[in-house]
Amino acid sequence: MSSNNYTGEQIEVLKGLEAVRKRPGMYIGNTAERGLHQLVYEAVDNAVDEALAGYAKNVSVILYKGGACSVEDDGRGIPVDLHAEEKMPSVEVVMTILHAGGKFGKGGYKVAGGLHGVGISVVNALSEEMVTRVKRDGYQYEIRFSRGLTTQKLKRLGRAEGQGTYQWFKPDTEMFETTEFHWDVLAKRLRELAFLNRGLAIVLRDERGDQLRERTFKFDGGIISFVEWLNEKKDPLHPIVSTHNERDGVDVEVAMQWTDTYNELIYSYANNINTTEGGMHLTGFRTAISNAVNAYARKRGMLKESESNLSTDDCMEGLTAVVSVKLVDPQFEGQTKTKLGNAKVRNIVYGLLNERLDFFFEENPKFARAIVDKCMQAQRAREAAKKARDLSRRKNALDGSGLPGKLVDCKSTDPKESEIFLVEGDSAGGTAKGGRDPNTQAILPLRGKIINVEKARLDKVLANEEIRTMITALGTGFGDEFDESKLRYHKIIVMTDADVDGSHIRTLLLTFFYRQMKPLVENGYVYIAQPPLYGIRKGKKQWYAYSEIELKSVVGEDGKDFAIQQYKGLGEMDAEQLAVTTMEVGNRRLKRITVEDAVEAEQIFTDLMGDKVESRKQYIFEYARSVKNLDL
Ligand code: 0RA
Repeated sequence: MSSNNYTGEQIEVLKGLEAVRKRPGMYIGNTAERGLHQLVYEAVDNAVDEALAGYAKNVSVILYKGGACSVEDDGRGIPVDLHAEEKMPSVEVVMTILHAGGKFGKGGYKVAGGLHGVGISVVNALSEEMVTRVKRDGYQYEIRFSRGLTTQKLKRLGRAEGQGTYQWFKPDTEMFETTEFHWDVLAKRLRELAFLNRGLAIVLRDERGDQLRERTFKFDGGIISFVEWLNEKKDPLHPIVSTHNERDGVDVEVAMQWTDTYNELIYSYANNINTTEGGMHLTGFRTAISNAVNAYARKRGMLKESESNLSTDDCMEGLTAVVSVKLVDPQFEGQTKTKLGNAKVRNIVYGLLNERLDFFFEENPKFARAIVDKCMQAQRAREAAKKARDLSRRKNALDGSGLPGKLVDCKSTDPKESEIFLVEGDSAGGTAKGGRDPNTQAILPLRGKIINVEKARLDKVLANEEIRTMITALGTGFGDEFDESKLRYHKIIVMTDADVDGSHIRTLLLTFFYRQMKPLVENGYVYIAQPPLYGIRKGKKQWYAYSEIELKSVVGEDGKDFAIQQYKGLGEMDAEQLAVTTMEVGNRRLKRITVEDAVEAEQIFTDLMGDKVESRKQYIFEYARSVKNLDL
């Protein structure tokens, strides 16, 4: 197309796509790693929609050398007929006009929430190059684009069997901070989608390295397989309970299983979107469980008339569950648009699950009794924890300031400008003390391994001195009584060595924060310090490298004349080095912890500390391997 004869439609296209390129964050969240992966999810969501509509059975995602990605499905293929209104092929409309996807009214459950469902044209606008191939009616068609503009009109390539859509795109390096896709990130989401869409086969293939990597995710058990997988390393109290039903246009699937652990692990979804902020489906789910458990406990006399009901939290202890609803007009609310707002969904989930649980308890008295026992133990532990907390509070009130002796506090009393470094070991604590800015930076050295939070109940966790010290220093309290307004430092910075012990302590701390002081994680107060991996010297010049890539960029491939020191622990730096590289505002790098990071830490934590020795071995084996890779 030459630039001096735009038609009216083309100007519209330009306006729409310009908006996307001007403010990409509005469409895909950000232009960092998260936004980059969002492009793949967008294309995959389209393919999964085609599967939900009952046409596609296979989806394949391929990562190519050079930064491109393709998503292919075996659905009906995007229509190639002339679009009457826009006067171009329908496929070109879908690819170039913002929000065009919905115009076709494919029927079924359209995924359209949060950052998803913005339309494949957004992917096109943010790609240097994009190629769309469609197989339909015995032919293959192709159309090409660059940065959202058509560079090759739709053409028929020749006869072809079968049907489907192939989307190849190369994210625009001008738009993204990074254009490197991560296997683990994609694998996690594709696995999740395969769990949520029973029977759908999703292949992930990585052709970038010397060795081909490929995995197929396909689960004939759907979310039942999901719960099985989540509980793989735990000891369940009963076989998985599940239900799948439709009522009033809402499709509801639940799979659940109590284990002998002490934490709830509940994933909820609406139209395949992980509703991390919960919503009506989760409320209905929780009420159904609480009511069914209490009703059974009363009926069988396990709860006496004089005793109070089990709280919903008591009933959730050790429960792993997946709640997935699909509906035509989901309303997504909340800060991150991941809270389901449709009120009718609450009663629908409540009704279906309550019925199912009543039936399960009646049919399986042995399992029902084990579950109620478990919930009653949780209730007793909660009461014991409350007593312990009251005791410890009284004790603190007696010893003056109440601040722990090991804390090297900062001068400022303004939490907004105050930071606390949680430092592994007394000796690194000393170095950090020497390198800090005493006005705004406090140091708390943590000794030894923190208590095993997975196995211990709240009352025992409190008995651990390291945990108590930290809680007192932070000022917020914990659990039900957590009070964010009392937080004494708005940056909590975990500073540990780059070795296995350091990684354990970091995992423990993140897991503790996530479980007992969740708003700290949710509201972004928790950070990980990033000490350098290498110190490099040449003559009088000194550099620091925080990754292998940075090291190479300083010393080149051979690295003659450079003296390279690999830091294995914080202790290998003196106070000034630690300050300059890791602590000083302006020079340092901090990684802010997200809820996703914390959830991952929790999973690793369960692997590490759970009862199953096998998974601990597996973790250490994998960790050792990744450390070895670092050394290469
Ligand atoms: C609109 C209508 C029809 C299919 C699709 C869109 C469709 C879109 C995508 C995006 C990725 N894969 C897709 N597969 C199908 C159906 C038209 C008909 O009746 O054949």
